Amino acid sequence: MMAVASGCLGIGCTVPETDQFTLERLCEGQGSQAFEGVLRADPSTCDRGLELIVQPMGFNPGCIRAALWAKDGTGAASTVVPRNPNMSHGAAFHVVALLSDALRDELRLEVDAFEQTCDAAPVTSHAFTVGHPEKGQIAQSLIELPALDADGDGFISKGTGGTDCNDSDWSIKDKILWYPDMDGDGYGSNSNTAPVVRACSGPSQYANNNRDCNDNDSLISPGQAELRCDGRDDNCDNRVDEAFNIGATCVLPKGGRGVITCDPANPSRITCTG
Ligand SMILES: [Ca+2]
Ligand SMILES: [Ca+2]
Ligand SMILES: [Ca+2]
Ligand SMILES: [Ca+2]
Repeated sequence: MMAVASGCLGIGCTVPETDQFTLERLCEGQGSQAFEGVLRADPSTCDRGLELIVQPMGFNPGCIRAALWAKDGTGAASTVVPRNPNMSHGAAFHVVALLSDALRDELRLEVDAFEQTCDAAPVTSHAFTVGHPEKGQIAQSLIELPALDADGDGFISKGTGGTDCNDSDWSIKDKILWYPDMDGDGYGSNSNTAPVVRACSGPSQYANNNRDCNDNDSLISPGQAELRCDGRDDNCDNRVDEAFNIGATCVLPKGGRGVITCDPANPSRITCTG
């Protein structure tokens, strides 16, 4: 944090007077905007702090989680810190843990970083132990968390715990949904009951869209024209035979007025019936 501008890191690097002021404000619920997150280990009081400087290396986490507890397992507390969109590329997360003498022993900490949101599995974690900070001081601890997002799309390489289907191409990110394409026309079924698959690459007879209104007829899909006058919707636009002017007035072969209908003898044609 800014209050500890001595340029050194590690337990004991503190400026007591400034820390005391910062602590008092934080304990009163003020000044938290100087940090990405605040972890309050003792709700009743706080008289010392530990600033976790969580430095991602090779990626930008969508979220981090910091947890601490005393050596004997008591006093467990944690906080999740979603990435602020205003954070610069590669910036560290600063999380201050507010402590009291209720946690006298060594502190156990674990910091987890997540690819996108904190409700998924972490891509990288670091667990460590630190001594209890002195009263009135904010100690610092630097945590470096490595993972690889080579193409910078926010999704981490699979080799370092992420889900990026191709970490050399920013336009290819995590797994997508694939829909059955039984008629092989490149359009997946739009049925709500179609069995979908979530994967980087689709299995055979699956498509990456669900726009096919009839997956049993390769001549029916959004990629078709309304090509057949047959009482069916060939192009999946929810209109039937809209290209054929059905119902419009026409002249019967023998004279007189009729209406345009599909020709039952030839589904690509119309006829005039009276
Ligand atoms: Ca990618
Ligand atoms: Ca299809
Ligand atoms: Ca049709
Ligand atoms: Ca249609």
